[in-house]
Amino acid sequence: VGSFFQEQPVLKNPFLEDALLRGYLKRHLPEEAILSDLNAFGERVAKDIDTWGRECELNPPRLVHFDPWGRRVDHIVTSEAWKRLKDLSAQEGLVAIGYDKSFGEWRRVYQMSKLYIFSPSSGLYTCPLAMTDGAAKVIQSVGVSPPVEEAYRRLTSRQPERFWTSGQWMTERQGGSDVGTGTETVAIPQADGSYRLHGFKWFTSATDADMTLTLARVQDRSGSTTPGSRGLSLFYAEVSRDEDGRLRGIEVQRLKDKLGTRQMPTAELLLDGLPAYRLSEEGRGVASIANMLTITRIHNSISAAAAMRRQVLQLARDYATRRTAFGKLLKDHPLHMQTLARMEVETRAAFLLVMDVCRLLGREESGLASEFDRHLLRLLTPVVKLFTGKQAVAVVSEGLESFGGQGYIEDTGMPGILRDAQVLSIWEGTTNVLSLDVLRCVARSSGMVLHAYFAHVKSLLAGASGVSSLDPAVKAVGGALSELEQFVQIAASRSPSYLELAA
Ligand code: MFK
Ligand code: FAD
Repeated sequence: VGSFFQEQPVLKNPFLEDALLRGYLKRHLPEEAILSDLNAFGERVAKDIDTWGRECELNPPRLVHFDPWGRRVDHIVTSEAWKRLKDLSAQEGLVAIGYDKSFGEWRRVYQMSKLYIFSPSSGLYTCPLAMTDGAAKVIQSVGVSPPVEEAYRRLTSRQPERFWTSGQWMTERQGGSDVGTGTETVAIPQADGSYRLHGFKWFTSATDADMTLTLARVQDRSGSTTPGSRGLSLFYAEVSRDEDGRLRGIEVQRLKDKLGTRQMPTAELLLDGLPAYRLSEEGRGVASIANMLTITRIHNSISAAAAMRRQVLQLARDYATRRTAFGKLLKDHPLHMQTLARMEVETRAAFLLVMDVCRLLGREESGLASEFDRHLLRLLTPVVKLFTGKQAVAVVSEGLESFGGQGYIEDTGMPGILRDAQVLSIWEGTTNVLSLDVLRCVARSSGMVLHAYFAHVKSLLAGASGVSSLDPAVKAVGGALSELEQFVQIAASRSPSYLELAA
C-alpha cells in the first residue's frame, strides 16, 4: 500500500564532508601526504568500515564459560568485524602515529584527526585504542625497558600480527571515582621480584586485550597493606592462557548487560593470582596512572565531538536534502535549519577545543611545550572531557529528533549513537569528579593554570584574523574574561591558599 519510500541518509567520505576539519588541518598541518592519507581513510570509512562497526553492534560479544567437556575456558567470543577492526587499527597507525616522532609536534593532531573520522564507524574499537594509547604513554613515562619494552613495541606497532591492545582495570565495586580508598586488590610479592594479584575488578572494558595496567596494594610480610591512595601501586600484567587453555590468574565472572557500548565486552574479573610486574614506585599508583587518564580523556573528547559531527553534519544535514514535509525539503524550513545550525555551532566549539588540547599534547611530547603550555594542558584536559561528554548527549539527542520517528528506529543505527554517547560523561571520570579535578589542579598550581588560561584566551582574541575587536561577540568574551579574572584575584587575596579557594 502506498508508493512512497523515503530516501535514507547517505554516509559520504567523512574527511571530505568536514570543512571545519579540513580547514583546521590546512591552517596547521598542510602536509600533502597527511591530507591524502586522511582522505583515503575517509573513503575507507564510508565504503567498508562503517559496515564493520554496525556488524559489531548486531553481533555483540558473548562469554563462553566452559568447553563442551566442562572445562572452564572463559572465552570472550567477538565478531569477525571486531577482529578486522583490530588489524585495521594497526595498519592505519591509529595508535602508532601518536608515537611517530617524524610528525613532530603535530603527531597528536594527525592521530586524533584520524580517530575523529573513524570513531562513529568504529564499532567502539576506539575504546581499546584509547586504553592502548594510554598504556603506551604510561610505559613511555616510566621508561621503555624490560619487562615492558616488548609490550611498548607491540602497543605502538603498525603490524597487525604484532599489535597488542591494553586494558585499564581501575574500577572496583567500592571504588570507581574514589579508587584511592576503594581499591581492595592486593599484590603479593614473589621471590623473583614479580607479584601475584588477588582482587575483583568490577568494570573492565575490551577485556579481550592482550595486557593491562591495573592498581593494587602491595602486601608486606605480615600481610598488611597501606590504606588510601598512598597505598596504591601501578602494575603491568599480560593476559595469557596456560597449557590447558585456562586464563592465567583470571576468572571472567560475567559480561555486563549495558545500556550501550554493546559492541565491546565489558567484564567483571576475579583476579586469582594474576602474575604482574610493578611499574610505579610503591604508593605512586594513582600519580603514575594519571598519564593514562590524560590520554583516555582526550580520546573520550574526540569520540564526543565525532559523535556530534556524524549525527549533525553527515546524517542530519544529508537527510534535510532528502526529506520533504509541508511541501518542501527540510533544508528549506528556516526553523529546522536553525536547529541544525545550533548543533553545528556546538559541534564546532567541541572540535576546536579538543583539537587545541591535542595540539598542546603534541607540543608537550615533542619537548616544545612551555611551562604555560603544560599548565594549559593540565587544566583543559578534564575541562574538555567533562564539557564534551555532556554536550554529546544533548547534541546527539537533538540530532536524533531531526529524523523524526525514524531517529528512534533501531535498525537505522541512530539509537546506538545516542546510547553510546551516554557513557562519555561517566567513564574516565564523571562530570563532578572531573570538576573537582579542575579545582585541585588550580589549587596545586597556586592558580598558575588559570593565569595560563586567561593569557591564552586573550592571545586568541587578539590574534583572531578577520574579526574586529569591536565585534560584539569578541567584546562579550573579553568582558566575561576580565570579570572572571577579577573574581579570581579578589578570591585569592581573601583566601590564604588556593586550596581553600578551590574548596
Ligand atoms: C572511546 C574513548 C574513551 C575510552 C574509554 C575507555 C574505557 C573506560 C575505562 C575507564 O573508565 S577506566 C576508569 C577511570 N577511572 C577514573 O577516571 C577515576 C576517576 N577518579 C579520579 O580521577 C580521581 O580524581 C582520582 C582517582 C585521580 C583521585 O584519586 P586521589 O588519590 O584522591 O588523587 P589525588 O590525591 O588528587 O592525586 C594523587 C596524585 O595523582 C597527585 O600527584 P602527586 O602525588 O605527585 O601530587 C596528583 O597530582 C596526581 N593526579 C591525580 N589526577 C591527575 C593527576 N595528575 C595528572 N592529571 C590528573 N588528572
Ligand atoms: P561513583 O563513584 O559511585 O559515582 C556515583 C555518582 O557520585 C556520580 O554522579 C559521581 O559524579 C558522584 N560523585 C562521586 N564522587 C563525588 C564527589 N567527590 N563529589 C561529587 N560527586 C561525586 N572502569 C575501569 O576501570 N575500566 C574499564 O575498562 C571500565 N569500563 C567501563 C565501561 C562502561 C560501559 C562503564 C559504564 C563504566 C566503565 N568503567 C570502567 C567504570 C567507570 O570508570 C566508573 O563507573 C566511573 O569512574 C564512575 O565510578 P562509579 O561507578 O564507582 O561511580
